[in-house]
Amino acid sequence: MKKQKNQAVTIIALTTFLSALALVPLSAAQWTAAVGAQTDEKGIQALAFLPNEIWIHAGDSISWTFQADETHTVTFLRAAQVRPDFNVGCPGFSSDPAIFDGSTCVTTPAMVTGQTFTVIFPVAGNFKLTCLVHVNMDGRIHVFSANEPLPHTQAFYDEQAASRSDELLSHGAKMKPMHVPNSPQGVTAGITDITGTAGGTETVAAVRFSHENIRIRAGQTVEWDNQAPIFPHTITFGQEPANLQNPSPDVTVDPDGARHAIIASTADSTHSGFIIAAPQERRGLPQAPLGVTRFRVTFPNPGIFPYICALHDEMGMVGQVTVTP
Ligand SMILES: [Cu+2]
Repeated sequence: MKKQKNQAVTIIALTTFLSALALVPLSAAQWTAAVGAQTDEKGIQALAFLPNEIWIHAGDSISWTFQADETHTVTFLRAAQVRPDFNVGCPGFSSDPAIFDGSTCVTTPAMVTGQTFTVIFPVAGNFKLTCLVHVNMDGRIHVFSANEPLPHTQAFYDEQAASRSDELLSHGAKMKPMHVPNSPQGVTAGITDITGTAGGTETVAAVRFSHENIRIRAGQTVEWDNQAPIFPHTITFGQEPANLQNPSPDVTVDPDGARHAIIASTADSTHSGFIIAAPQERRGLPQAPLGVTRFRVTFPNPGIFPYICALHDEMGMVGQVTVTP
């Protein structure tokens, strides 16, 4: 009796397997790649597709695994499509697995460590892969017709992804602030290097405050700067506001454009808003404004004042100002 039941299960399983096989061309391969990389303590983030250039056959699919706490998207826009906001999608978000043939955009929402997303490429062509969260993070997928030989195997891509991930993260660990401090009480909130391969652009970001525990005298001013051209940070004391982009109402603007707040008590809340340079210039587009890259806080009274980057505190981007009399 038990044996018969087992045979029936085997036949059903085999039939299901064979009918699933009939839906895909026999040659269709399933490739894998990664999105993002980070150090164990999450302080260095590689904003990159790993690898960022893959050659496949029409009908093949690629499954991307997200491996960073910094959010990313896997996105294929139509040729010349205006780049949308990652919260909006392209517009909307694709179901998994998605099919991309160049005629309709495909995008995931912002995804983090452990999530995966698969795209099937039914037609030959060269397609740009991008992350809607990060403007300097892209790659390219070459889809060949069945008779064209492919240059690489999955093992090659695995090895390339691992070695590039190591290169980017170890580069990130060596990055130092390009510091010309306006005062001895300078803290750098974020450094990035934009780099790349023939496949596309990559960014390495240090997600830490340079002097996490700074000591000053009452009456002095701490100045934070963000030296990362594409990676915003905030300096947030006390209550975290709902809208992180804009500064809290107590923040004023100095003559040089830097934002400035005064914190008199450890019970005070203040929020810098996004501290970041404006986007890089592009020929044919209107000139971008400067952006705000500095935030100053004056502390008239002694105390211990902890603060966070409201965007990256969960990755450990936190600090403290100790004010002595
Ligand atoms: Cu941050």
